[in-house]
Amino acid sequence: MRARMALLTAGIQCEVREVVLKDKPQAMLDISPKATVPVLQLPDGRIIDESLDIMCWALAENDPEAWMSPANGSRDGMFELIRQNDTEFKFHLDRYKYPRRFGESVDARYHFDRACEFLTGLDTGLRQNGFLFGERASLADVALFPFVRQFASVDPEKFEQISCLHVKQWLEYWLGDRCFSQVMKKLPPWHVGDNSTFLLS
Ligand SMILES: N[C@@H](CCC(=O)N[C@@H](CS)C(=O)NCC(=O)O)C(=O)O
Repeated sequence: MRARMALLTAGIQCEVREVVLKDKPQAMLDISPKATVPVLQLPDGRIIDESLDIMCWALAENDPEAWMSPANGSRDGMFELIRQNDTEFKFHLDRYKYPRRFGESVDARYHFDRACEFLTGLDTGLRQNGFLFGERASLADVALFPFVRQFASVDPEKFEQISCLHVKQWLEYWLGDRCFSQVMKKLPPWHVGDNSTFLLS
């Protein structure tokens, strides 16, 4: 979703092929054997198969909302926060969401608490300005909120009870974002020979 949001905001037209993870198309595996989504294939054949790299590529092409230039803090600061999200927060999110997948001894409660510590850190920053790096959205906001959304939706009542008011307001803002609503529109899975579906309609 974060890759699609960056492409959409940058105004980059591309064909979108929805993938069912349990039934990955051969065409995807041929260009990206690591077999994770998203995968972006450029017209010159280059492949970008990390969501953050797709965001950075798209915003280097066109960045109308200045997501790469945070109002406060630095670009390095954004990348460091994204790194923490993609490693630490994601680690605890996965174990909170799917404890059985990670073995008998995984304690979902423990991972919920560790994830909440990360959110408490975000809450402190959000209290000042409303967004993670100032009073307007940046790459960091768009890169992080889909993970916080996932965390909230594991158990919405439990999420409601945590004390991170500013994180909740920030998440509400993003859930109501026009660009997010557009990329969330459900698409049928892609099969060879299907008519093309485009990101910008
Ligand atoms: N760091 C990668 C993570 C990609 C990733 O793990 N994507 C998941 C879906 S959100 C996936 O494709 N998993 C492969 C699978 O479940 O088979 C990125 O952000 O692009």
